[in-house]
Amino acid sequence: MTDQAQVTWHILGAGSMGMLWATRLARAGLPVMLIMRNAERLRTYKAAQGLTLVEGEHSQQFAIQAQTPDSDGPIQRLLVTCKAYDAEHAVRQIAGRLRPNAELILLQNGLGSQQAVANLVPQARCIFASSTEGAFRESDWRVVHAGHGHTWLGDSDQDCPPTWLKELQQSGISHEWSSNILTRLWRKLALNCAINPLTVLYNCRNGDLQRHSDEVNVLCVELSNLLAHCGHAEAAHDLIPEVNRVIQATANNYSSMHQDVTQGRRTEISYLLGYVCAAARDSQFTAMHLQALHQRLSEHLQQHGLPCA
Ligand code: NAD
Ligand code: KPL
Repeated sequence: MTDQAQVTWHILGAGSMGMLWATRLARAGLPVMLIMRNAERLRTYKAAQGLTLVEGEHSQQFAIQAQTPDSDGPIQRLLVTCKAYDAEHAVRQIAGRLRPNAELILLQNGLGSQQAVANLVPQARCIFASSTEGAFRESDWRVVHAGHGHTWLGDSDQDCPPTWLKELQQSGISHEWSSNILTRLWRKLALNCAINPLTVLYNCRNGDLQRHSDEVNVLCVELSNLLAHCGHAEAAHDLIPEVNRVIQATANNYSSMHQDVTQGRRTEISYLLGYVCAAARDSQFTAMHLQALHQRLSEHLQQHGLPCA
């Protein structure tokens, strides 16, 4: 591995985001290797002969190489695109293959999973990402790029941007290096906590929360106070107007948590509201409304046969 440009993008988690990144990197001619969950997934992938990216009317298939976690070969660069609750276990499976100076890019929503992965691989550089891209799986091995967004990447330990950012540029992946990625992640976390659980409990689109603005605003005030208490005041700046702006801007959409629940999928609650409530408990901050919301959401998920963690 002498030429930086030839480093393979190993992608762990061939779901919506993994496929979205893999296909765009491959389209730019960059080496990509998908890491499938197990031999059965690898077999069905090989039968499909590649990943298909759908953008508007246009679709294109890419015959990207794939393997399983127990395959041979060192990993220098790893994009982790599992759900937050799977990330630590998935990285543990390939940890022995990471080169000593490997770089991991963690694309999980919420907070908590990134720290768990970083603790697992202290020899590697962990870059955290926060993305507003929208993608969903139309079927196995076929991803729809539904919303063109932006991805912020950053490293809370070293502020030096990696040289491979130019490969994202080359691949048309809209991005920027952020010197305050934790602030970004906390702010996104606060937005998601103020919006997503209520859309599940009221079974409504984001815009319908305008009818529950008192409840939204009370949560925003408590979130702002908690973030300030935890040393993240900047992430809470003008949270009420920002949350209301997002509710209006995405009025017609169902939140990602609402989509998970209606499709019977496990949510990332532990890395969103669960993380915020744990942060409050750990810092002896009374977060009455957030705790009550967490309780209501957990009960709701249980009633729908979904895990509440
Ligand atoms: P997804 O469920 O579509 O994909 C996750 C993939 O990881 C699945 O294919 C699963 O089989 C795979 N996986 C799980 N454990 C594995 C293991 N041990 N080894 C290999 N593969 C494994 O999820 P997604 O929608 O792509 O979301 C990934 C993350 O990105 C989430 O944290 C989500 O909140 C965040 N995100 C998603 C979007 C979006 O539009 N989809 C947008 C922004 C952020
Ligand atoms: O990020 C979101 C989500 O649905 O997860 C928005 C639309 C901002 C709502 O919190």
